[in-house]
Amino acid sequence: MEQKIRGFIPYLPFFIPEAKNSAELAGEILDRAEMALPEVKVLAGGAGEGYSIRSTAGGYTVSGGDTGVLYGVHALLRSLYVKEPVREGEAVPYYPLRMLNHWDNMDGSVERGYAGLSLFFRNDRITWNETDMHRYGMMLSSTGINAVCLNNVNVHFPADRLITEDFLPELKKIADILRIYGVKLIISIDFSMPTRNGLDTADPLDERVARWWEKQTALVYSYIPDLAGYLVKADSEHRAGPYTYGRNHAEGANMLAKALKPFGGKLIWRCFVYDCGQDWRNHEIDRPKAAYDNYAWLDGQFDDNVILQIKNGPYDFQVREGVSPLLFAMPSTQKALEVQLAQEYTGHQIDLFFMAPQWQDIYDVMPKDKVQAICAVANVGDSVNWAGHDLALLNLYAFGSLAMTGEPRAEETAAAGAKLMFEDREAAETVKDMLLRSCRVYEDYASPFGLGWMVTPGLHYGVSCEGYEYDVWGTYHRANFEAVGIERGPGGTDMTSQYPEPLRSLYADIDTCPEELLLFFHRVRYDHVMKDGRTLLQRIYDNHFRGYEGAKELQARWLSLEGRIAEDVFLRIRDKFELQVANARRWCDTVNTYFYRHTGIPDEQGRKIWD
Ligand code: GCW
Repeated sequence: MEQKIRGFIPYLPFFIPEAKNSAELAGEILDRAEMALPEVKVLAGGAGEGYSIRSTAGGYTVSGGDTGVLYGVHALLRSLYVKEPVREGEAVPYYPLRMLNHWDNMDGSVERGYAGLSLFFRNDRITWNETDMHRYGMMLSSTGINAVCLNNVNVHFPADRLITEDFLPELKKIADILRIYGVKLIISIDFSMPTRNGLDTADPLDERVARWWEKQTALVYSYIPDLAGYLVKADSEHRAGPYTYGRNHAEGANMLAKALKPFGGKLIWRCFVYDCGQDWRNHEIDRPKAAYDNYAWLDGQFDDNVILQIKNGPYDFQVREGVSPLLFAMPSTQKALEVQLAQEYTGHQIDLFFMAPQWQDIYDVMPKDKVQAICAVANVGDSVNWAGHDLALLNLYAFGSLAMTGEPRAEETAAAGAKLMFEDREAAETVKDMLLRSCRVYEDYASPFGLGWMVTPGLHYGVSCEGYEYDVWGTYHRANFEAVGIERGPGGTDMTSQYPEPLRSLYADIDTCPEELLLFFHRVRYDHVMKDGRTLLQRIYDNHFRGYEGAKELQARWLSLEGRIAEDVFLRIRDKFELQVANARRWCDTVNTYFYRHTGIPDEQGRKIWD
């Protein structure tokens, strides 16, 4: 088997530690680090995740809780490795729960996975490579992630049996490994599970159902006493849930939360609930309103160990959307922000898309204290570079940094990540710039002004202007010869009224709505004059041509690094850019010809479509 890349922990070889807990591991890392080190003392004690780094006469002291010192040692080694001043002082992780959700199926496939097969499952069994599992734990701890769900939220047989004796002994072994790295397991469960285990219902208010979950949960905790909790996708995309039994989501979530409570477990409940079979004739239903409509009124009704997990966008992880209004609501409910590292709508880890600038946009609108936890859909698998694209691994690194600090820090993580991966300073500088530009470039060719959804249905890579207009999973922009988009202001679906002021008024008015979100919130005529005097149509043309040029520039910058970086990495990413540039051209031509043929208005600059 090919040795995987070291990624953002270049200072450590692959190894199976002798350490039995995080504090010991912190010491072992110092022993094994492949770099010259000053004297470093580790003072660990207690369960905390905070740490402090102080310089001493001959070196440094890292002190803190058991997991805290592990984070501290990584932070110290990172600075020393890239030869930058060590940040002294105290650090406490901002979000107590910093989760990754794998969408891995037990047959080994990964839903929306673009990085090979699962690291945990094969042929309906739990199967893993010990060295890789340790390395994965090491990566997670180095970037501060402390909870991982290994199985898909779409729980397919036999993953529904992960909470039974069939799989718990094996799952326990993974939990035992990841615990050393300060990482706890979460399990995705299927709400209807009792109906396949002797009961004729999964109604959350039926006592027998509650007893069944209590018993099963006690069994789970007898194997994994520190399980972080359960993750649930209910009443979503054809999965069963409380609505199946005429109950609301607080009733469903609380029943499970009560089973977890005695063990200190959390019930993480996803709010991705919407009508996935919306009739194209129906203009009343508006998908981005769904999460808020389903949940906001339930504020105050959830038990205190329930966390509602809310996608950053009210649609579904598009390149750009308004921030989910549900994130601003429900002040008496614990909430987790869910972002997606897996590049489902952002280029499948073929096209370069560094996410921290996107998160910056979210956090600029949604202050960090609106949510109490954070989660990302994982982007790794068994590929040689973990993430399918060597640079996509830095999205994992950047997510960890966001979860630890509560701040996206796009520039800082791009710079630090690039330096960790590329020793050559010029190469690192170039990669940093490429990362920071990449998401804007992709947005230019793939998603005009927040419109989204012009992707190939099902696959979600590559352009299809009307794919979702005519699909049974319809998501509509309703473009015609004079206008495009759904009106979400008061004159339309009134989704904007789900936001608090001042956002409500800002978004509701076409004149104050930020332009990058114009087609997310409004139906706009093609001749609408934008702030710079160009028409919407001309801006659509211009952005797409600019996106294509941007992709070519990214490619050229990458090619300029030949000889400066390891050849295998260079070649892998070179191949990706060939695909990306072709993809960008296709997007540019297809979207531009689509709008040209709808309007009959040519590009002012007479550029050629389909060259
Ligand atoms: O975006 C959609 C994806 C599904 C996914 C779902 C979800 C896991 O296309 O593949 O299912 O979101 O988040 O539940």
